[in-house]
Amino acid sequence: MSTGTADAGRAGTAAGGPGGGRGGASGAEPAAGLRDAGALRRLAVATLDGNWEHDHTVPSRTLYPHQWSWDSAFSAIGWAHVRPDRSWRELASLFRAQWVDGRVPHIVFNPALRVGSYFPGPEFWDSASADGAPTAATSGLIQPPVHAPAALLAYRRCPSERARAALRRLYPRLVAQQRYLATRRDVGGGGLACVVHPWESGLDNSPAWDASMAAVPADAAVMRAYRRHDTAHADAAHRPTDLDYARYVAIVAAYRARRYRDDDLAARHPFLVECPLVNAALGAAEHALARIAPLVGADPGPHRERAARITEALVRRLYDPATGTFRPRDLRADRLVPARTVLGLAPLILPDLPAPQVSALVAEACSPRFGLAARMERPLPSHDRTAPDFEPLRYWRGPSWMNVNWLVRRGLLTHGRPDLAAGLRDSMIELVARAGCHEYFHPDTGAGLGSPAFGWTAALLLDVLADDSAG
Ligand code: 9WN
Repeated sequence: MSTGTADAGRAGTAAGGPGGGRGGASGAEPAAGLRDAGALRRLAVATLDGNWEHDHTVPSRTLYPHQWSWDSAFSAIGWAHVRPDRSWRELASLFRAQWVDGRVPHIVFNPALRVGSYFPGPEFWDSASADGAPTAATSGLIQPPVHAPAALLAYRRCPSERARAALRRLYPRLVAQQRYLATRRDVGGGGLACVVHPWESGLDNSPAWDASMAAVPADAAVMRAYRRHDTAHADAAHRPTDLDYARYVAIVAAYRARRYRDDDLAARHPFLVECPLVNAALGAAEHALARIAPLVGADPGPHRERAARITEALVRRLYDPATGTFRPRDLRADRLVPARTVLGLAPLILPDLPAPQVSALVAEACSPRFGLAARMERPLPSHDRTAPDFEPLRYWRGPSWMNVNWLVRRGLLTHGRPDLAAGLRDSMIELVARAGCHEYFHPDTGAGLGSPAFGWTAALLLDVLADDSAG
């Protein structure tokens, strides 16, 4: 959880500086004007500013013009470096849309936007029909609960009485979010939360979901009845397929038909999976709440106990000793899914992950599958590079993303690997220096993909530029 201090000079060197500095990773010079950390920082701030919308940051003005849950947490981390007031406004606006049961919706819709500005929009979700939904129109799904660590980082970056008051207001809501996930979503009964839709993992079309998605009955032709918004703004070859979308829609329809109730998920719901990233975030959130509790006059003890239980459950239920990585568990089939994706590395963010699992994950990250090294050309891809279904252009099936790399980097720092964390940091900075604040990146060439002005890329760039604690 170290936040370090800003050191523009060193960040500039890490970014490649004039002349590259990383052995000509792609052979290209950094984009003009982005050769130093100051210029990179200005680009990141301008991107965040351009995406700021009255009380939150939109991930992208074109592709995702509403508020997304884990995007807001990452944005709050970035804002803490330039406009700390916005970190707290961002988190407060998201948690105003929290449901009575404690779930924090993965999308909060901006009512000022025209119908059709995103698919599926508020009319599709129909949150108003559910008990305990907020006044604002939202989705009924969750995303990885990275908000408590984000709030702690924002507070530590800029501690003040106002920040502490904001933290105090947020704390009970963060606790309710945890309670929802740990109770209503523990469908498997083993102490982990399950996701009921691939969107809840944040890695929508990851190969991790292929086996479970194949069991969801759907026909791509269903999508003729809808108008996808994403493919009007991004190359269809870089996005999930129509068949993926048909299944996404079918799973939401099943949940919506039960008014997003969780009481009989095991009996009826078509997609039930325990995700290593969601559960690692759940555990990391308890660790963060244990640090937040004394700041707001609460008892850290229960958070520490819950954190220990989550880590134990994660190792027991999702660690695969045969491959030395974590894998999602499909609850319907009651088995670990075969794909070996970057999701499996997420438990590194848990400070109490046992040493054998830490070593195994570092080995997995350093293998040719992901390519982590103290000097590396590109950040980690989202999927195993050696797998036959690795697709370097298609969204979460290969491309590199700043947020998962940021999480892995924090895990490496937590577990005493500043050498590897530094390699990752350098590669992340260089990626954006060359391509800009894109949504995701080609894992080999570093070319920018998806939205060109993406919120969390800018926010997390600001954070890694400022935090050179890994050297
Ligand atoms: C569906 C906003 C979100 C991210 C997700 C990312 C993508 C949405 C979509 O965009 O998902 O929630 O329309 O593809 O996969 O991680 O939060 O940036």
